[in-house]
Amino acid sequence: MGRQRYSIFSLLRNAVSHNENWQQAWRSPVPRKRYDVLIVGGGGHGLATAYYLAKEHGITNVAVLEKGWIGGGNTGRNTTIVRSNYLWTEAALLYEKSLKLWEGLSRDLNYNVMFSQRGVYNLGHSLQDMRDIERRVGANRLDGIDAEVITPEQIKAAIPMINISRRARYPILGGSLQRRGGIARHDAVAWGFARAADALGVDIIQQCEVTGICRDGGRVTGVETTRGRIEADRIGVVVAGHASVLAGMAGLRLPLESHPLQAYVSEPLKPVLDTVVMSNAVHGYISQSDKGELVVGAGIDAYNGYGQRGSFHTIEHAMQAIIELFPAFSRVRMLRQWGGIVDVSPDACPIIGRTPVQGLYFNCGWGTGGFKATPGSGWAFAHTIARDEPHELNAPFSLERFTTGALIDEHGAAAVAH
Ligand code: FAD
Ligand code: PYC
Repeated sequence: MGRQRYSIFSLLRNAVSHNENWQQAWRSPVPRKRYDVLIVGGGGHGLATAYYLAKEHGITNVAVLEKGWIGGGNTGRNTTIVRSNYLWTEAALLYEKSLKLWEGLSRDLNYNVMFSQRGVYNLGHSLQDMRDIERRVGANRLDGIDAEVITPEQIKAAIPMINISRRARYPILGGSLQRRGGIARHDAVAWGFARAADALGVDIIQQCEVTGICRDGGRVTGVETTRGRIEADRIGVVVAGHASVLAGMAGLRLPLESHPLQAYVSEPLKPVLDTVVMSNAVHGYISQSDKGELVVGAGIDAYNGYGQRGSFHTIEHAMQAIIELFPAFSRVRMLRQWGGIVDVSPDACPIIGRTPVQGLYFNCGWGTGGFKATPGSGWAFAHTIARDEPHELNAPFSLERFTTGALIDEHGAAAVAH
């Protein structure tokens, strides 16, 4: 797309030609019998991993195996909030690496991922919230990450529609602001990484479900799929909410729980909200998409499951919170609701690294917050697979931390309580 020259005439011609002149953004190859590296999962993280394997490490004999269509998992279901304001240095530096990659991503991929740095507000509704916010802002600044503590009046000045009344059920006592945070266009992220990876020689194979992981003793040898057996000595698994299922195929057990997480969008409105507002305490977060829809997210559903839907009371709760923050939105009609399955780890941090099976790597446990990490996660995972050792940015996020006890508790910054 970006490589084609556009004129008003070519736009018109393409508009009336029923796509017949459009170039394919990536190929649909028949899977080969063998690859150097297999990536299981064609979400943003898997596609980014394949892209950085090819771009940064020159490993191009790679296939991404996706059971459905690329970006059809959480990548296409999330509320696209991007920020790096995590509490502990280990996590903050990983998310900050990702944010820096976001800042150059459209240019790097030659594809507009519509990354919009419109700022992210995290609201505080109690004295304890405000103490936590102040602590986290201080920690972020020590790590060189932009963060500010702000007053209710500053919030009101920036977001005139917000309700800062002290008589609200959850009054706004202040908040934090990360100005470099924002949102991006989720499917463009999947498509941009897919197109760029394909251009470097990566095979993207959709409708190809991995049904088994083959081992020869302690090392991995390939996968069984709905399109036959494919061999490889190195396999990276990046399947978000289904990580435990894939781990089970290799005889491993991961410290993860899978939960539904819901979101919904309104009818399109004229521009009314030019930033992102999140409230951890009331379990609601909101932004406005470039199409005009209000994009609203909820807390996780408490039960475990793989059904990509959720329960009504969770939506109702989030809606009450949003309407209290923005009373004018009570008149807006909601259009669609959906759910995705998130993989929650005990310390609300990801697992990125080797497993006890030689050549088998897992990248999972991003829970409710992995979209923002898409480029950084792919970058670090590619390094780990290419070198068979973690980069210093993801070394603290190994599976071993659950036996050594070196946990990194990010429940406070995870934004959605779990
Ligand atoms: P996915 O995009 O889910 O990709 C995994 C892929 O693996 C899927 O396409 C799936 O089909 C495939 N797969 C599964 N099993 C197999 C198999 N056996 N064989 C082959 N393929 C398989 N994060 C943020 O940072 N900000 C947010 O605002 C945010 N909001 C969210 C809101 C909701 C409602 C949800 C559900 C999540 C949200 N998240 C958010 C989290 C974020 O979406 C995820 O952490 C992130 O997108 C995970 O990316 P991924 O590429 O690992 O997973
Ligand atoms: O991690 O910022 C986040 C987030 C917002 C909504 C869901 N996750």
